[in-house]
Amino acid sequence: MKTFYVTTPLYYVNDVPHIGHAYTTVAADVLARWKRLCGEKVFFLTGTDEHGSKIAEAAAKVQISPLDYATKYASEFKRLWVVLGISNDDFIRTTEERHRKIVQFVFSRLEATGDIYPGTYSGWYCTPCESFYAESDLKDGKCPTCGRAVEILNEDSYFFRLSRYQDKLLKHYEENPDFLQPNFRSQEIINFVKQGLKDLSVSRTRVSWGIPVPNHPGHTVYVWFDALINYITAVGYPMDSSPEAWDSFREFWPADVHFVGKEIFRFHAVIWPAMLEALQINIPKKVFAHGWWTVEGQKMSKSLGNVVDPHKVCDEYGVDAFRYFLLREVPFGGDGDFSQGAVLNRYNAELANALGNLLSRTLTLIAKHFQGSLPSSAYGKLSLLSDLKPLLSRIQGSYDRLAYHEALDETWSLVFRTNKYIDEQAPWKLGPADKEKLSGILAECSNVLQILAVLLAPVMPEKSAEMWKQLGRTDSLAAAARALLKEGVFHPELAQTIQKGESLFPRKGRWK
Ligand code: ME8
Repeated sequence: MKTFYVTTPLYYVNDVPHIGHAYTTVAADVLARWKRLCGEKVFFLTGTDEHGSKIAEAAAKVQISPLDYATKYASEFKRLWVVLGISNDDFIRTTEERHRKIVQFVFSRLEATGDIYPGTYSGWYCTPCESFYAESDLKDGKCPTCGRAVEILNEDSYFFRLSRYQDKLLKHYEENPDFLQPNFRSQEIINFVKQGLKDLSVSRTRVSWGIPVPNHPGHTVYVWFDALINYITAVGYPMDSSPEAWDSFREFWPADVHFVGKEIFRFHAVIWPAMLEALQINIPKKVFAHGWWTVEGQKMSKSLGNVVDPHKVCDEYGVDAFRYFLLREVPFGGDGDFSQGAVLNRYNAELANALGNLLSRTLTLIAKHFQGSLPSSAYGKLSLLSDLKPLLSRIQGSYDRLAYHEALDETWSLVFRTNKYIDEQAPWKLGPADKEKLSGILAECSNVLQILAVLLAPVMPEKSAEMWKQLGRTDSLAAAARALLKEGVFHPELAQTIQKGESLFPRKGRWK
């Protein structure tokens, strides 16, 4: 069975999650669900990044231990993922013992191979980004990534020999043009590496909240070096040479895709593959850096008080509408703006008026004229979807390129086309003498709606299950999806009795 390993970043636990965190996790979830529907064995990992000065400082402010603080916020992430229907197979916390062991093992191993060596660090550090900068990197004396104040650090440190991997990385980028995506972001990484890589400080003496460096008391592991390793911890990176352990690790490693935001692309595109080269294990197949959301045109920030709470959006519009909006609004990879107007417009135009209305018109007519059950002969000569195979292959291609908005565009072209078909056929004008024609029209619509339920399952799992049920299907959607996506065939269940229920997307007014 083909396997597929997808990850999100491990989020910092200094605060509650917001729509930016929800975005990456929903994108990964949709891909995981799509791959499962295609019959692949998926491992979907998310989790929390809990060490370092950022968390230690946040915990100190409220006078609780960093671990208690981390536990509290990790549970906020877990709670949100349940609400958002996230189907992760694992949730890793960097404070777990399974992770500590691997980080210490990796550190010692790289020290033994000479890839980690002792020295003295002198330079600038940004705590919110947990990042080191040379004087020349700073912008107006501030952090080049977040614009906040940086502090000077002079301390004994262990260094990872990143410079040793410069040529290997450049060769890897060249030979694997799909490794760094989207393409318009990869050139920046290549230029950065071409300018020359400096060795990276990977231990801290002034931060006690971290994984202790083995055999060097007083040093803790740099939080990024620690956190990146999670991706191999979770799939059982072996600490011995047993062939069974390596087989089991290799079932999912190398990862198929790491999803990250654009601000942490470099860590995943440069440092992480260099660490893996040093460990002599394969580099992930793809790192995809998506863009950033602003809110009503402004950068989202606590000080501006405009941080959007995903729970609130879900309360207002429902979980699936939120998931849909995130992936439909912005071409994946680019930046986007989250505004109440944009959510409301898409909700009413695409969900309530287009999809919801198509379902409700179809079910109403089936109930009214056929007591809820179309004769199976009605499905005999379906013609509306003569181009089903090319449509499916375009959707498949969109998912392969992680172009979610295109997959949804294709899907909605079917919704719009079917609504137009009903308008043109005007089944409400047909009388009792036209029952055969009427049943044929409704069978076309019911067939399309069943296919739509399958195609929408990754993005809108709850609504798709609801559609499936209302259309009268009692069998497994997953099984029908496999037949559809693998073989391109779809069998409408014949003579099923519909279960018309609540409106799928009741129209909304402006939210308060
Ligand atoms: O960087 N728009 O964690 P983090 C879109 N712990 N996505 C956003 C966003 C926005 N406005 N804000 C945040 C870290 N994100 C490290 C990662 S990985 C080994 C360690 C998303 O809590 C986006 O995915 O700051 C971004 O990369 C991530 O949250 C940063 O989360």
